[in-house]
Amino acid sequence: MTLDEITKQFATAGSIGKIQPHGGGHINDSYHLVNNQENESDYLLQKINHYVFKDVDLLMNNISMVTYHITDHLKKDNQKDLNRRSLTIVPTTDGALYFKDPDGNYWRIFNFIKDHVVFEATSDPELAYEGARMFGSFTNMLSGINPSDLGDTIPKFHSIKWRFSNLKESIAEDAVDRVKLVRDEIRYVETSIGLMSKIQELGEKGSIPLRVTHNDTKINNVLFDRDHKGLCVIDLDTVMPGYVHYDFGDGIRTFTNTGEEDDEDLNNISMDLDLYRAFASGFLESTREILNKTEIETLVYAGLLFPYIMGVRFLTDYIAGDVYYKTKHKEHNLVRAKAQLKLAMDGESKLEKTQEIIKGLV
Ligand code: GN1
Ligand code: MG
Repeated sequence: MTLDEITKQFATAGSIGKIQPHGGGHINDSYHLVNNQENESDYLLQKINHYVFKDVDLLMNNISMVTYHITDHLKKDNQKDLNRRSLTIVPTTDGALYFKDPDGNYWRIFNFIKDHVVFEATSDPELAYEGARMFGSFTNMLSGINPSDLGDTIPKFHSIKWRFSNLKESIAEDAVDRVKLVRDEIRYVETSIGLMSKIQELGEKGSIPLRVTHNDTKINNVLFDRDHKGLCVIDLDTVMPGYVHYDFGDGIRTFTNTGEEDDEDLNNISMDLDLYRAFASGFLESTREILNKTEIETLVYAGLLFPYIMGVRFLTDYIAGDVYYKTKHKEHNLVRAKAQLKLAMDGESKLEKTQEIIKGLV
């Protein structure tokens, strides 16, 4: 089916004209549907990556519950401009949350958030504060949902023990003969696994509660308006039960990195402490009231865990022959892995300083 035919399966208003590829996610394919009718809004069409998200029905039910809850919350809060402040699923003409085409591909449509800006990185503490405040407020708004009402869209997604055992398996298999190229990276991962398992162990002991978390709080998953005020948190595929550390951690990973996620020059990579303070301050601003003492005291470990877990995942995919992430070139996963592990190491060396920053904020 053509994109045009797929679009026609949905209950969009107005008349759809141009269909343009949109955004740079590593997982789904997205298209901007431009509305020819001026008073009607544009849309976002997405092909859901079914290799990554095995249970699309569960996934879309999660998103439906979450977007409904957020819109409701914003309405009660008398917020204006709701169509730019939350995602809304556009159902199919049959009223379903998604469409499965004859080739077995899954599609969905959301409202398009107009006049937004998005950042891949920032050196501006105010922007980091604002983005963090948005992610924190996302989790805060969802604290009214019982986490067990949501399913796991990717089981064990942020289980570092599981990710570590996947890495071990890929090493044992060495499918494309790359293990010999990554001995140093493997050594670092093995040395730090104890420290990095801390949060999972707190969860297993019941010292930190499950919440509804976003689980992909990268800087480019928050949309800003032209004045750089937060508009909307996007990419809800991994919204599921998790620990608050997951959202704090992935934010620290992407907002405070002075380099790129896939920076080839490791000298560019470090955890910037001013950005750290700004991010932590925005995040705590909107979550302080819901977090318990243990959560706050152990947040700092999340800033290490996330560069580390992403390093482990990119490394695993490199060793396995690039089967999970979209890559731009042959060594892309290796470059990403090195960059993320460098950031984890830098975070380890700044553990005391970052703990001080968090303490100073509470
Ligand atoms: C993937 O598709 P995207 O870019 O939003 C990944 C995240 C990683 C991220 C690394 C479902 O997210 O977990 O943090 O790449 N999503 C999934 O940039 O694996
Ligand atoms: Mg994502």
